[in-house]
Amino acid sequence: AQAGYEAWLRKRTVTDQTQLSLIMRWTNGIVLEEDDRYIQTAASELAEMIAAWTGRRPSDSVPGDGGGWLRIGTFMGSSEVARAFSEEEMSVVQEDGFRLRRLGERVLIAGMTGRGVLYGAFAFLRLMQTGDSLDELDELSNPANSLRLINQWDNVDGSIERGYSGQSIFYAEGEIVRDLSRVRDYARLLASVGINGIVINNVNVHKLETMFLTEKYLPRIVEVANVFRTYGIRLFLSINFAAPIELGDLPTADPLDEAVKDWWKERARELYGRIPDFGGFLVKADSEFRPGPFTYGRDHADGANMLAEALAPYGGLIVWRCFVYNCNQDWRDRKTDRARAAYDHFTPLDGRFMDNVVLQVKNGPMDFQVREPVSPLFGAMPNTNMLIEFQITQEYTGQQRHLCYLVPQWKEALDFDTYLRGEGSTVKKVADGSLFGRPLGGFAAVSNIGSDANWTGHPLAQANLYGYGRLAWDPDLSADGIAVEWTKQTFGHNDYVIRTVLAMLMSSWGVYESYTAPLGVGWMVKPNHHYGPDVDGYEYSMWGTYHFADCRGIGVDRSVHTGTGYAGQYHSPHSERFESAETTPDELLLFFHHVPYRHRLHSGKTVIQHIYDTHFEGAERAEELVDQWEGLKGYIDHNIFEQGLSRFQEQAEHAKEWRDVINTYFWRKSGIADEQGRTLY
Ligand code: GCW
Repeated sequence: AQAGYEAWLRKRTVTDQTQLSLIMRWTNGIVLEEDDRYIQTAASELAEMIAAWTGRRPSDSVPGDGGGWLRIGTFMGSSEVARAFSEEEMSVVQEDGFRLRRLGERVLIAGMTGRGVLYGAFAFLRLMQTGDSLDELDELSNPANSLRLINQWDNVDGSIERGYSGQSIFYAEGEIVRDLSRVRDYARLLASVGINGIVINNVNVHKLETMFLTEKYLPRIVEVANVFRTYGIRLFLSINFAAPIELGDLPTADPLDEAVKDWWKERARELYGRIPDFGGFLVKADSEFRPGPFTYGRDHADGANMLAEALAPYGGLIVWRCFVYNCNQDWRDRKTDRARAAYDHFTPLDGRFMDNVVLQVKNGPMDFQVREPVSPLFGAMPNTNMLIEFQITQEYTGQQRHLCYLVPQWKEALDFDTYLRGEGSTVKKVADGSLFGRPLGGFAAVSNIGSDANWTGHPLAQANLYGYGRLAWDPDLSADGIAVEWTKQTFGHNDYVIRTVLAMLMSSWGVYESYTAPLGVGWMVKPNHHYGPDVDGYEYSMWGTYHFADCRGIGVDRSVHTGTGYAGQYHSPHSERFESAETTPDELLLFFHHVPYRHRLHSGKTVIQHIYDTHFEGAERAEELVDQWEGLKGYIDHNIFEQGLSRFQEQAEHAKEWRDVINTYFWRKSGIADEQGRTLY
């Protein structure tokens, strides 16, 4: 395989002797009793990986010579598995969960379902790769979230909206690719971190993709679904709300029109006839020029419920996006605030959505900026199912040319306390459904992979895909714990390599933040493609993304008393905290307040000096990343080293561009000199 292709499921001979003997010790045989699709997948994954690592294929029976072996299966389907656990121990394993237990020479990989066994098998492989001893092995693992979804923003012409690692692996020239082997390899990677659903087309559904619901594409979509099913992943499609019109069948897409309802019911019947475990539809409606129920004077509950009714008989879901805002704003109008939009649109609908509808809410109120507050919507709809949406693809965080390990950012969002049910009402408990006792919930994220040999362009950007899956399974895992796991699996067990990569990953979000838009104000990027600095790029546009810098100060007043009122969308104590500049945390100051350049931060620095300092430091730290990476030469695969090196060099150069554009802009606007007299232009 080409460098990076195997990602964290490396198939090469293990050279670390301790690790190798551990693997040899426990994998003499793989024994199973059930004829189940997922258990078959689990067994073949185990066998293949072990064979690749050790050069020895496990036998399919209990080894005669007393060496360690694996028994895999479900509690219901395998009496041998069931005998190893008490009733109580089995009853706490949930649908996708598993137990791993060592009993003498046996290691049990046990699940309630075949899917659970599959996740258990990957967890076992992870233990082998990270080299943990099995002596005390007795682990119970249930996923926190029932929905762990990936969204592809792939178009059928082969392009990927906001894709930074080549073309689509799914489509080329208007067709689904003939050879699905790469899709299969992707499914493996996703299953190995617990992903259980994938939306295979862009939320912006164009003309040809609208036809995914027709005979033109359905037969091939069935094949794609089959590939994902092998790995326990359900297939979803993004749909065009105006499909009945676009496909020439009806004059309207009004969700309350009987003919429209019947049309969607018919589509559902056809789909489920071919893909019985089809996941459902993802819908971007009335957002960024996409059609939706507003056209007919209906609201989003009307729209979502109409579709939900069509899929309900088959157990299908409607995932409805909340990224709804006015993208035709007038920059002169300072009353309209894009940050308010999702909350304003959706909170009045709380309680009206059917049980098989899930709202998909972006982590922040704007759009995946390097720093945003957490969307207040999470603490505002107790009678509605919700998914939190993250962006693994680095649209606004360096486009996989800059290093930005996003797990720490996601953790902050998940740990944010909404206070809706008092202290401890965290976003992760809203997402998993436990806070409000919701039947459905979880995570969704926009993938960062493409046809590049190493999947993600930047070799270290694989850590974000890996980390997303791990976090969706268990949001309590730590960012550095995930990073260590990933590094060991990807680069092996050399301590120096692990320490270096870990340090680079863990500092990267802060580094990127420091040389880009300051103090939570966001944007300042080149319009359209969003790469590189352009402070006023979105200042006089219609997109609702302003910083309002003038000669005196900068920032957006989102307080209730003098601003847009956005701060009031939070529950107390956040509403009071964000209301005043004095109590708003520094990193979000300019998101919530317009302040003079000499305003003093909690750090003791003035805003303007903070801007200068962070930008000079950030560019220096970006250069240090090059040095750190160069230190790995000879310790990691040469091709990966080269791939990384060119990216880090570009990042360092580009960070200087950011530094100089931002600093010069604010120097010219404010006329305030840098205290340290560094070069401004
Ligand atoms: O982040 C923005 C992107 C759009 C994207 C949109 C969305 C798929 O710039 O490219 O469209 O969000 O999330 O719908």
